[in-house]
Amino acid sequence: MSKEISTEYNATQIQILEGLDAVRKRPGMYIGSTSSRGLHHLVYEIVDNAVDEALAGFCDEIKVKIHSDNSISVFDNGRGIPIGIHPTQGIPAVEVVYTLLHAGGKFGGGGYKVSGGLHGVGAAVVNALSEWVIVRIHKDGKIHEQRFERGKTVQSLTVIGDTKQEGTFVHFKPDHEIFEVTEYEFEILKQRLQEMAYLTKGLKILLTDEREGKEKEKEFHYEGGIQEFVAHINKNKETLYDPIIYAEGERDGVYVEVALQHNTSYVENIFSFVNNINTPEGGTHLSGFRSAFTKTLNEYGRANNILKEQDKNLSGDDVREGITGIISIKLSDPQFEGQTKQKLGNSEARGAVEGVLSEQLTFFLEQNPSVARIILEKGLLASRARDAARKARDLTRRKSVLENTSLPGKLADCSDRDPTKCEIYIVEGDSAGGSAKSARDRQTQAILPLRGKILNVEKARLDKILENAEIRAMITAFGTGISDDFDITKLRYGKIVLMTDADVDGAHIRTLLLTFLYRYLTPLIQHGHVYIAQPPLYKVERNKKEYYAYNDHQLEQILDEIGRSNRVDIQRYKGLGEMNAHQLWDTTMDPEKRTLIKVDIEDAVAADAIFTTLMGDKVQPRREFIEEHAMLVKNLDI
Ligand code: 1YM
Repeated sequence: MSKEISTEYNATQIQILEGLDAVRKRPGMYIGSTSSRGLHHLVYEIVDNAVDEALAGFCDEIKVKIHSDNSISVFDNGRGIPIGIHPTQGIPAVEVVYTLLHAGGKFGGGGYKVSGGLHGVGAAVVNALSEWVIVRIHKDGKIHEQRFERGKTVQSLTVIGDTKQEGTFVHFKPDHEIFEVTEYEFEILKQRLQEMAYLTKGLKILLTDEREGKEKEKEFHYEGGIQEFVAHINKNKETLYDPIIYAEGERDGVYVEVALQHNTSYVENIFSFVNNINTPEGGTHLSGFRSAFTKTLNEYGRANNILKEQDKNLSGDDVREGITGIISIKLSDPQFEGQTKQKLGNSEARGAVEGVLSEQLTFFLEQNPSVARIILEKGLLASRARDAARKARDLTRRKSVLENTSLPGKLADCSDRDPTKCEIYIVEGDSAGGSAKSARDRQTQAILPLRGKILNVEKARLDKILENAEIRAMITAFGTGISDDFDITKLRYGKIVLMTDADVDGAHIRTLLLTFLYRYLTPLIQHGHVYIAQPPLYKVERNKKEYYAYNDHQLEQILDEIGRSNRVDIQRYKGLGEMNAHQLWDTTMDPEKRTLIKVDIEDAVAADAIFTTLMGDKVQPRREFIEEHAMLVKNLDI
């Protein structure tokens, strides 16, 4: 704890200003970034406080509104933030919450106090980064209002009227001096609020857009909670059985919920959450789930003679083939570890999930023997396919020994051996590959040309996938291996750059590549190694001078600058192959000039939905998706 803070009002005020100034100086430290992502993050911080109130059992409705000036209001029907004078700060508790960093920590008090990265300082951070904030608390028959501007109190807590309601209303406008983008996107808020509603069964969340021409309203309310979440994720997949398997319980102060259902695909799709926050890198809760699930199924299979004496035990990968699952736990003191602080470390979480799931899954399997049989039979098929895959992999290894090099023949490797300096361009087609090879910086840039379309991994099992030459070439070039063998420390390039044509085929190939990377080499994306190159769409030539435009807007700008005379020649590039080596280097590959888009999958549930829809079996949802998201399919920057 820092030094004693004086209870004298002015002194407290000074302390407060110092605190929030730090947030304004380095907003990125508190909300990650000042881009669109940071802007949306502000909403989640306020909503988190309302969801905490719901988890504590005092609130069942949250209303979020995007106002016409892109300000946001959040209302909940909970107890209202406390308004009494804080014993050591000498100001109302609500003012402490909104103006002091680490206010959250001082308000201990039971339950599963949820806090993401910010440990309860969310409201103060939102205040610091907003032009203005208005807080209205409905409590004890009165409406109490307080106002702030850029983190500073401009109106102390005042009673402004009577009310019969209870709850908290917070209205804020993000500061345009801080944020690069100040326009909210309904879809982004919708995604996260829907997720929160799934994770908090019974809670009703209403999202309203009041902006002119964009008026919309969505309500999320799931009595079934994460069971409905699993049904939602599996909506466009063919499921293997009903009902969805569900376990719920509490152990050692950890509240555990698990829901799962298998589908006909071959991928494992498990999303884990701690206090409603996604943990893409898993941790103890996920490992508890895995060990309980594998062990319980093997035990049931043996006891009921579905696994015969000659069968070996099914592996975790076998029983999880085609699974869609949600693990959601709540505990009061989550410890996050690992490089990105996204991996749960609490050891009690492992035991809690293991205990709750094994007990309830055993019971479920006994009550639903036909479902048990379906899961075990799918596991047996997976196990046989895995053996075949292992043989295929061994074959690759042996072949590479014979050729005396493990690298694919088409790879033009770079000479530097320091992975942090090296990058590999995955290029569509041999002709573009040729240009890229002459264009590149040989020391740090490797080129791997792919011929035509790669396999759609959404429709194949690992053994088939490993038979595909293009995929094998990528895996060997990357150096990481795949599946059980995957090891990120062996990655040979810091950047993997996908360079495809700026047309429909190029977009399709890029989607296939991203699907493969997302499904099978996920950590490469999680650790920020995957990029998309941005080749120009147009070349404009005038008086032997060349200009490049990467979109239609830039083309207009260039034409405005150089004049639109008939001596201007505009060429629309259809493929990378139309550029010579010099042009390709200049526009797309030169690290000094190029723009790369980092593939960064923030929302794994949304990414799964997109890949399933774009690559899966069902045609109708794909058509609807493409009609609805024409832009996204073009760019696919998830
Ligand atoms: C629209 C945002 O902030 N609701 C909200 C916040 C709090 C409470 C109720 C609350 C919590 C507690 C007791 C408690 C907060 N209180 C605090 C603190 N909605 C929104 N609703 N009574 C009311 O945790 O014990 C921080 S948030 F610290 F002041 F208690």
